[in-house]
Order: sequence, then C-alpha cells, then structure tokens
Amino acid sequence: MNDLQPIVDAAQAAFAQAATPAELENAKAQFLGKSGRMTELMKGMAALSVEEKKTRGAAINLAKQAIEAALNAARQAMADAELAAQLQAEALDVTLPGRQRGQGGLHPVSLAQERIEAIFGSMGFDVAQGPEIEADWFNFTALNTPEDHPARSMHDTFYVEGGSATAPNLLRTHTSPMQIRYAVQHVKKYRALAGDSGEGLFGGAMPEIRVIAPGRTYRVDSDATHSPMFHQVEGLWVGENISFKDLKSVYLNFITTFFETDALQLRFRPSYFPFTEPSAEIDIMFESGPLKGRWLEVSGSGQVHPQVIRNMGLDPERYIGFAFGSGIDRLAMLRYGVNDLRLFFDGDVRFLSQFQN
Ligand code: 2NL
Repeated sequence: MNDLQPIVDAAQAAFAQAATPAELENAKAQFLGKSGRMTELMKGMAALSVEEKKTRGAAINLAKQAIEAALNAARQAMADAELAAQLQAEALDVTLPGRQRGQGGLHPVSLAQERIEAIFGSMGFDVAQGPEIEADWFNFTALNTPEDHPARSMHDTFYVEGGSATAPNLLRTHTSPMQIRYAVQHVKKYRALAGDSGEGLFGGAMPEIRVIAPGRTYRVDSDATHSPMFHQVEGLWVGENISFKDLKSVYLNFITTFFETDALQLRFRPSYFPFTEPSAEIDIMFESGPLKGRWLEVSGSGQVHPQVIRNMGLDPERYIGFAFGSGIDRLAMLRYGVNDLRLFFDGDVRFLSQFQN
C-alpha cells in the first residue's frame, strides 16, 4: 500500500496541473493507459502467489479507483470552468434599456431657411421655389448680364448637356432666375385680370411684387469657404414708390429678427451688380456677443436695373424696386457659431445632431 499512495498523489497533482482537456487526457494515459503506471503494476502481479495476488490486487484496485475519481473530478472542474467562462463572455444584461430608433431632424441650413421664410412671410413676402437647372435667359440675360460677362464662362458656371439659350442648360448660379419667373407670372396674371386697356398698375388691379426665392445654387468653386453647392435667398419688392429706405427697413427687421438682437448696426457700402443700379453691399456689426465689433458682409443689394424691370414686363418709368441676395449657409454659420462651411456638407451625425431640440 505504501508504494501506491505516492502514485495516487502524483496522478492527482498531474490532473490538477492540466490546463486543457488534451493535457488532462495525456495525464490520464500516463497512469491508466495501456502502458501507464497502474497497468505496469498489474503486470507485475504475475509472479505473486494466489494469496498475495488477492491483497495486492485489492490494493491496486483501490488506488486505481482513487485515480479515476481524481480524473473525473478534474474533468468536471474543467467543464465547470469552461461553462462559467462562456456564461461570463455571453452575459446578457436584461436590465439595459432597449435600443432606440435614431431620431432624425432638420439640417441647420434648413432650420435657417425656415426662419428666413417665416420672417419675410411676416412682412408679406411670398416664397417662390423653382428649377435648379435653368435656361441661360432666366439666369443671365433677363438679369442684364451681358454675353461676355465672366460669370458666363465655363470656369464659373456648371453647364449641362443638351440645353440651349432658352432650354435649360446650366445649374443656376443664384436664385434670381426664380424671381424673374415669379415676376413675369405675376405681371401676366394681373394684366389678364385687368384687361390690356388698364392704365398704370392695370387700373389698380396689380398688387406689388413681394417675394423671396430661397434654395440651392451652384458655382464652380470649392475651398474652405466655398462649396460648389450652396444656398441663397434673394428678395424682391417691386411697386410704384419703393426706395432704399424700404430696403433698409425690411433688411434691418429681417436681420435683427433672424439673430434675435437689436444690438447691431447696418450699413450700405457702394458696389456693382449687373442687375441693380445703384448697388450696395449690406454689412452688419454686432454690438455684443462673440462677433462684437467686426463689420460682416451679409448681402448684396440694390435698386432693380430698369432693363430687368422691363424684362419682367413692366415699365421702368413707372415701376421701381429693390432686390437683395444673401448666402443662407453664411447666415447659418453666424447664427449657430459654425466656423467651417464644410461641416454643413460632411454629413457627420455628431455635428448635425447638435442642432436638434
Ligand atoms: C450677392 C448679390 C444680389 C440681387 C442679388 C436681384 C434679383 C432680381 C433683380 C435684381 Cl430679380 N437683383 N438680386 C441684387 C443685388 C445683389 O446678390 O452677391 N449675393 C450673395
């Protein structure tokens, strides 16, 4: 018996050391296999007497049972550990909240455009939307932009295939073509209502033209402050007695409402556009806040050129108007404190989701 206990101890130690099922089976073979230590002991019994075989056999059997019990315990421990690791790895926390469906929202440029439409709407301006692929005539000619104007070069304007001077052939470079379309329709409609004999504003039948045209515009231009697609809002007011003071009051009301502050100054700075005469840039300066003290250019503007009034179907001796054009993206950047135009068009949800409420 004394020579068997160390073997049982050695087997237990070997089983305890095994780290994988394969190692455990190898250890088993060393003790219980065909040429394992227990099998060798059994073979050694051949030389013993019957009496000795009885006691030696019983002792060896006991030791073998002890080794088998140790083996089963080791197998069980290994299986338990494997199951525990699997349960740990695949653990489900049933108390976690469910996954929410992503909540969409309006783009900051759309939010700015909606504000602009609401503000001008409150001043009686209609909102006109129309084609982004335009005819040369509406985009340039009707707006008094001559054939040889640089804006007409392939370098500045995206042209599309298959158009002509009167069929759509370019991506509009501003939204003024929509104002021309709106004005022409407006004039036709009230001329028809009044009959061609009507004097002046067709015998008083025609209301003034008061419209804004917001939307996408395109120019061959791409850098940190220019996107080939950008957004513009143009405003137009045509009547019999419209002057720069109307432009100033309308724009000042718009800009103070848009930025929700009266603490700003507005100035006109002489400029040139083919479609207005005289023309002016509109600058604003905030008197408080992070942009305080710097003049910021926010719009082009002017009195509508007589030739453009004529192209609307009206007599420039009688009708006068003002127009302006502002970049919506730039207004949105100023309002929301965005310093890089490209953020608007990268489509990064981490940026865009900051504008939802
Ligand atoms: C700019 C310049 C401007 C206009 C747009 C306009 C429209 C009609 C008739 C006359 Cl239908 N003018 N629009 C006038 C002056 C300036 O925009 O650079 N805007 C960002």
